[in-house]
Amino acid sequence: SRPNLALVGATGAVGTVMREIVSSREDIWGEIRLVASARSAGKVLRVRDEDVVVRALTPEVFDGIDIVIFDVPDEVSAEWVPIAAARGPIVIDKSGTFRMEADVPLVVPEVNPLDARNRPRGVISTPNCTTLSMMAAMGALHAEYTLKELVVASYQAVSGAGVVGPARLYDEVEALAGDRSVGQASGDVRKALANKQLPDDSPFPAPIAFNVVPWAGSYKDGGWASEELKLRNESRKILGIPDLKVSATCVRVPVVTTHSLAVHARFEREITVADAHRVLEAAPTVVLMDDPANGVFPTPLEVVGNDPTYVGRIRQAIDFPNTLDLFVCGDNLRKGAALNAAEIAELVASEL
Ligand code: 11C
Repeated sequence: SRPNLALVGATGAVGTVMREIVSSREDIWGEIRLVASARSAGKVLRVRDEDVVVRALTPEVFDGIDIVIFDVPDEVSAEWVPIAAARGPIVIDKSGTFRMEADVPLVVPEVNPLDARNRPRGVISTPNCTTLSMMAAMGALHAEYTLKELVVASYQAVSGAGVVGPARLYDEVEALAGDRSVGQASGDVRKALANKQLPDDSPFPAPIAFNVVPWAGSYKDGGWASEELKLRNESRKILGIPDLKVSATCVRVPVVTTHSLAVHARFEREITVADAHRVLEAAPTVVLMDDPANGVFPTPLEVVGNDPTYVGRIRQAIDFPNTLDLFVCGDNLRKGAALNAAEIAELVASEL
């Protein structure tokens, strides 16, 4: 019989994309149960062209379910993932709570599918959307050329912060629209937003319209942002390179959806642009868009809504041996979140 799937966090930014993804991929599921906080229980949402009533998060809601995907805040996962796993289903968790635990695999199906089989707690984690935006491409290059070092700068879309992110960007853009004087004097955007009575409770620590903000996540020792450390730790675990050298700077930009990364990658062996093209062209979930002489490179506005990882601007670093510089774009709600979780669910379902 077909496995039953539950989606916890069905009403969030990722939950919305998740419903769309499970509705458009090959339908392998029996029941698809939608679960959310008590506040959203009773809502009716569409999945697979059917109306489904959202159920409240309770231990009993997992009865009869084979696989659960959680997309909820870290603290909700910390409490509820063990409860769900104890009732039988395999849990795929999108939060940061379990990713680095030794007995929880962290899986990107095209990079480390076998890791998904070793899940003593019945829990599989799916990575941070920033890490995921480059994993398909870096995994393919690593498989042939052995990655040694990564230096990354991110250009992260506002939807990485949840539905409040795009809401804030649209509100700021609307408040500033038509004012052709803003962005020309220190602090003038902040003042203009205050004059328009825009509430102060932005998910971002500075105006995001007309700006770039060098911060994503929470504060960590040494001045690191949590996103930067996640990129390091998660890349090491997924690629299976415990001593991979990684340094990242994570930056929020006024893009709605699709994270971009500028990646400086050193390999064990010499690698040419042609080598990288050959590897990435053969990678099934990567699209090469690399013809800068003709203006061909990926941008978030083209990539948004698509499943693959897009790669362009591949150059051999002039002053660094065995090193490539490249630019990657990935939809942070699709491959970065819902799609990767759905792919893990399909992988697990294929062994049930
Ligand atoms: C962002 N990548 O763009 C984050 C959101 O660990 O899953 C996801 C945080 C995480 O803000």
